[in-house]
Amino acid sequence: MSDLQDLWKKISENESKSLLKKHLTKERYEAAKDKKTSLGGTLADCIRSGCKHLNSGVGVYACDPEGYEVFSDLLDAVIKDYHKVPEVKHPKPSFGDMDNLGFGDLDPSGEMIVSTRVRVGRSHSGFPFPPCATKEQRVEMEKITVEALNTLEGELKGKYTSLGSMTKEEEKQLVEDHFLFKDDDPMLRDAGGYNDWPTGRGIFFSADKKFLVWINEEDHLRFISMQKGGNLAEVYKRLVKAIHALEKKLTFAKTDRHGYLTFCPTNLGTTMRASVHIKVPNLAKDMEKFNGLCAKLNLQPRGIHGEHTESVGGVYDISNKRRLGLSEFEAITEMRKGIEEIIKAEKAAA
Ligand code: ADP
Ligand code: CIR
Repeated sequence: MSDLQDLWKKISENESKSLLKKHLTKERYEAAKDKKTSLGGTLADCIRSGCKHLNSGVGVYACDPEGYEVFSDLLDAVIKDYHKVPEVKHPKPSFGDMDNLGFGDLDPSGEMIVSTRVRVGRSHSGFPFPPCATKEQRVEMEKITVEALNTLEGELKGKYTSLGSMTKEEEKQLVEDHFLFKDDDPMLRDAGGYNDWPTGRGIFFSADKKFLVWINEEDHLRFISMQKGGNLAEVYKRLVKAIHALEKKLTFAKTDRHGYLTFCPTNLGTTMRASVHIKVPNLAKDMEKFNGLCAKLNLQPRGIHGEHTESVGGVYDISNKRRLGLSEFEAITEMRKGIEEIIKAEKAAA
């Protein structure tokens, strides 16, 4: 039996709450099973993680940028469901008026928000995603990215360190401090995310460590702006400045339908995840209610060390859930309004 047949057997014969299980019907499977992208990407590459991990929430990744079209029957259904949009369509980038954003610090008292982080993902045009990328392509992507990063100026100016050149202690400390990624997500591993690890991977830091770039983690590129406290405006403005500077130097994969392309369909469009680490011990006493409130506000709660991790001491990572079908300014506004509601609800529950 082929790899794909085994995967199909597993997902079709077992229970799973994933979007993959929900949307990979027999008809869709039959129609897609023999298709291939020009870079060699297959249906197996898109569904391997979700079939092996029946506890996935989504379970689908795109093999390469073209996979979004070749396997659009399945991927469009997943995208519409996750981002809550009637069709796969994305507006042009729009970041808002930087001198008049209409928000600043979400927690001036400093009592609830520990830190704020906004990130976007970007993919190099013409390169495959992790399951189809070769070692040489990872090295090439690292090289062109570092050349572009070395042109940054002012508060964005910084230094690149490859993962392979770090000591284990340095790496561990950076992970603990929420700066660096690691290779311990079994879902991402089975999607091919850690192939050739640590080749081509690394992190770029500005001098004050408030602007960072991850190279070849889940996405080819992640631009991250973060700082202590709740000043969302400062964090957002810094990130927008970096996006504008880097898009002058690099060409990113995008389509009119999907916006910017990312490995995971949950990240498409704006690719933006704006989060706070926030203390909500009272809301956390009733997790069903807390999860319900987050869902109503289109927010996603995560644990303190990222997706698929636990909270520590009532501190949660809360971020916008939707990224496609709305502008960057709309996504950050949805997050900002949601966090304001969470703060009110936490105070009311005290
Ligand atoms: P992403 O998909 O945005 O990269 P992850 O859930 O994998 O997110 O988290 C990546 C890292 O970023 C983790 O170490 C996580 O703790 C950290 N992180 C996320 N949001 C914040 C925040 N608001 N403040 C500090 N660290 C954060
Ligand atoms: C899942 O389905 O739960 C995982 N594959 C993660 C989905 C979204 N997260 C991500 O891309 N990091």
